[in-house]
Amino acid sequence: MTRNRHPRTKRIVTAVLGGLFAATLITSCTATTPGGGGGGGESAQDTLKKAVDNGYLRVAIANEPPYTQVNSDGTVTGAEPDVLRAVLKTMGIDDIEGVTTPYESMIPGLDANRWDVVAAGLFMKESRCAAVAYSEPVIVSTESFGVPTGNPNNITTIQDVIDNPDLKIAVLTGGFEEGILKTAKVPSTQQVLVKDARSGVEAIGAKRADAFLLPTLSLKDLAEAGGAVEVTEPIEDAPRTGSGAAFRKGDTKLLKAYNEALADFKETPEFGEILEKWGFDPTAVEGVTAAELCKNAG
Ligand code: 6CS
Repeated sequence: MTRNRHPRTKRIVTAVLGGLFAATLITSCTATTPGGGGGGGESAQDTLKKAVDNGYLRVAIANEPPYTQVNSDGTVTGAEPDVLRAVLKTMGIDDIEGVTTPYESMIPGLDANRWDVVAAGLFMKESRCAAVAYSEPVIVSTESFGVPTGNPNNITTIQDVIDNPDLKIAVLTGGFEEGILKTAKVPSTQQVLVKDARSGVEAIGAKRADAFLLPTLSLKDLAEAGGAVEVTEPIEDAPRTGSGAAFRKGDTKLLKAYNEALADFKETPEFGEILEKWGFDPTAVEGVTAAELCKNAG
């Protein structure tokens, strides 16, 4: 896999890596699909220094607007990468290089040094907070159900799912929402596991699921893009979803520097401008801490 390190140069190189992944490698500020990735775990102090020396940090994303988005030219954007990029610039790290991957692979890939940070709206909860070092939160958002027009089963809460064992709910494999159902003791027989957001919408259309549990803004983006789903109001009995950058546990120097720079960035108008551009309420995160969000069960 060849990688062009020249920032701002966008060159698309397609490579097949390891026989398992077809990777479209597009240079910095852009997205690739994971392939071989870096070497073994690097020492904690190297990641920050490496990022400053190299001028970029490798970031795992999911390509689920408005949290993360890969544009047609390969550039990486979305609320989380845009905040990450802006904060890193204040730290002397000019660019990010996005790697698209499913949510369930984000933490294993971080530990395997296939990327250096996750900025995808990977919502904080106990098990994840035990596995990675989250920055303070950037986004606090809500969950909704994507349902057929008219919401024929009147699904508006997690309790509705618990109360009707005939209901089938699509959730992303390894996603936060699968954890919500598991914590609520919704049996796996009621869960339809899908690999990505588009598949969740397709499950509704094919009547394989009665609802698709996903963040409110992601569902609205899918509906606006033509997905045949109606989006319910935010689910009142779903946990509060909050996310920020997720680093390796050992990257304490990088985490400390990032949190300091993030705190300063949150005081600038640019922070609110980025979140509002993507439809998020920047005031929702005010006063909310990672410690609080890490109390989310699961
Ligand atoms: O944190 C997660 O796992 C969830 N986050 C987003 C932004 N979308 C769905 C995913 O399951």
